[in-house]
Amino acid sequence: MLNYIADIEKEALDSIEKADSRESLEQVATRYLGRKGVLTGFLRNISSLPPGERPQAGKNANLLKVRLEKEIRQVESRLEADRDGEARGIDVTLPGRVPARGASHPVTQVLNEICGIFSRLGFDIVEGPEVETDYYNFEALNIPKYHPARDMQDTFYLSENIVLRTHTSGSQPRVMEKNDPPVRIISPGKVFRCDSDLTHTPMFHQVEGLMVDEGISFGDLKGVLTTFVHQFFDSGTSLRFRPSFFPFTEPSAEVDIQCVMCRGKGCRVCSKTGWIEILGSGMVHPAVFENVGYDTDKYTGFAFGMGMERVAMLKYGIDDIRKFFENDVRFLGQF
Ligand code: 2NL
Repeated sequence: MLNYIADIEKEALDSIEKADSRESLEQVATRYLGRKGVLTGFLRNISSLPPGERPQAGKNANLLKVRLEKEIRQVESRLEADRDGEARGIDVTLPGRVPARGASHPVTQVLNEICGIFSRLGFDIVEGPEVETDYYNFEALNIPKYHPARDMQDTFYLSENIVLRTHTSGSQPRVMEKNDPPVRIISPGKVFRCDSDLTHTPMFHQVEGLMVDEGISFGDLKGVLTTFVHQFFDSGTSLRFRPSFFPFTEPSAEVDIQCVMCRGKGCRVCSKTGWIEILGSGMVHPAVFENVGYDTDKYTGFAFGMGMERVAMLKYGIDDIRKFFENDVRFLGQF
């Protein structure tokens, strides 16, 4: 007898689920719960069962009745809601709106990648203030008073001795003042210059690196920067170290890589030279070490600086630096 009730339950729930209109739901309700319905009939005739089976059978049939009533009410309100929606012109079968997925800005992605590469080479990441004193931005780095970088045309001055930093170098003398060598750090961040055209924005991002210890040579500089270029671009990329000048390094070198667009054949991007400049570097000038109290007979070091937008443009083939800052999701969504 209990099997019989279980069979009714299965069959009834199945039909309720399949009901796709008020009419078909009504029919199901009548078939099981109506005056002449299956369940109603069973309960009415319970006295024809053997006395021992009656209590359990009665209980199960009543529980089932309550359950079916509840299921029917639920389907009924769902059908109602669907009909309301249709009446208001809502197509309930349409898929939902998928929210737009966010992602890291390409400069952030490049920053994370650069930090990852140098971290694996044993460099610590340090950050410093964007509003910097004249001392840390210029003086500590051996940039003399008459240097063009100090001109109002090139630097945003907040007051006579306070500037928006023009490079992230200032973070590094701070670290050296507090820590003896060995020092291996990179300092990424925003920098500011009074400049705005196709290839310059008044704010851009830079990563600087510094390694100081006993016996650090230009060979270490070449090794570290070659490893970086091979990991960031392609392990087959050639590098070229060109003599240059920075007040804070001596000797200094500009680093070029084989053009990523034409693979060195010569194109518009590399002005037909086959080479592209990606960073500046050199052996730290002894005057910088003296400013932070390092023994210049004992320690040597190398340093470098590169623009993040520039390497991002080369890596992804972007032709205008301003695209990074327009916040157009059609551009940003590609990375
Ligand atoms: C460039 C060139 C450079 C450095 C930055 C540096 C920092 C300290 C001492 C010595 Cl604490 N040098 N930084 C060195 C050479 C080049 O940047 O073209 N940046 C975009």
